[in-house]
Amino acid sequence: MRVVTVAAAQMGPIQKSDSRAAVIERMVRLMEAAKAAGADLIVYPELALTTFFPRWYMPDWTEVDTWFEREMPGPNTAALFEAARQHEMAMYLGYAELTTDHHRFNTAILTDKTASLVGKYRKIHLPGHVDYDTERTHQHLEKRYFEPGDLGFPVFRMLGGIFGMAICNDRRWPETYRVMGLQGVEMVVLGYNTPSVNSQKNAEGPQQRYFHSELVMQAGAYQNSCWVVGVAKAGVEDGHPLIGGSIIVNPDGEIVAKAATEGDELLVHACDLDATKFGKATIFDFARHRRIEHYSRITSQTGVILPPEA
Ligand code: ING
Repeated sequence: MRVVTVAAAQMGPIQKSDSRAAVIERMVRLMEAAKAAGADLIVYPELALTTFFPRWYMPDWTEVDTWFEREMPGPNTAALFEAARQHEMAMYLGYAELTTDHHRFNTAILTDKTASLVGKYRKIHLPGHVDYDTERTHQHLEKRYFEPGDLGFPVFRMLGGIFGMAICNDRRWPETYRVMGLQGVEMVVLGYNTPSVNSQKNAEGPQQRYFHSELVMQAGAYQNSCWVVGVAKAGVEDGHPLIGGSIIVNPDGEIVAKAATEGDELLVHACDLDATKFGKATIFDFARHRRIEHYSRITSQTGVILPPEA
């Protein structure tokens, strides 16, 4: 048994007017509850420090950059890192990263029990659009405010296991999990901010959004025999609803914990990393079963190439 007790720290809404300090205070309270529940690792949502600002069209880049962090840890997050040190709590934290050479990424980091940086991931699958889209009921400007990640899908050894990260839309793409699966990942941790309604198809409401969110994380876990922890920022932010539905999925693709609310809520589960071994040694023993000579389209083609007309 190699048990890592994970706390999925779902967060409720963050309004545009909420200060970083107020958000950090909520996050520290969740960490204290995680500690009391015996957690080793706490997983926060995507862009956990601010409202989901890509819903707003901002022509002024000075305003855009008020949503980004220039240092991590920095003045805005020192209290959170201090709490992590004090509670010996490893952490996944999603935030908007502005680099010193002026690149902007939707980023997540893993820190260990001494609150030291273990690894960084920058979101690769950016949904949405670049310019203001009059056709949409709400904007989703991640392609405007962030560059695609440039760090690949790395995995990191920590807490006695092999951990990987993803962010939100990444969870909908099988390549995300498989690239980490091919590195032996035992737990994928990810945060998300998922609007409750499809901005282009009103008929797609919360029920289908919850279904798809669970479907893709269960599939990713099962097909790579790994744990998947998905943590929402949820609730209504300045009138815009986000789904909750944070879950912890075991290597058989079964949901072992699920959030009941759309507010700040902690899910805690003792995850045995050895539970990944059977699947990796049998049905998903990649070395024995994969036939890569037939997979070339996956990396040689970006879009669809249709068969010739009959
Ligand atoms: N949000 C959404 C997500 O992938 C989305 C955007 C929702 C895209 C549903 C497609 C379908 O969960 C982020 N932040 O990626």
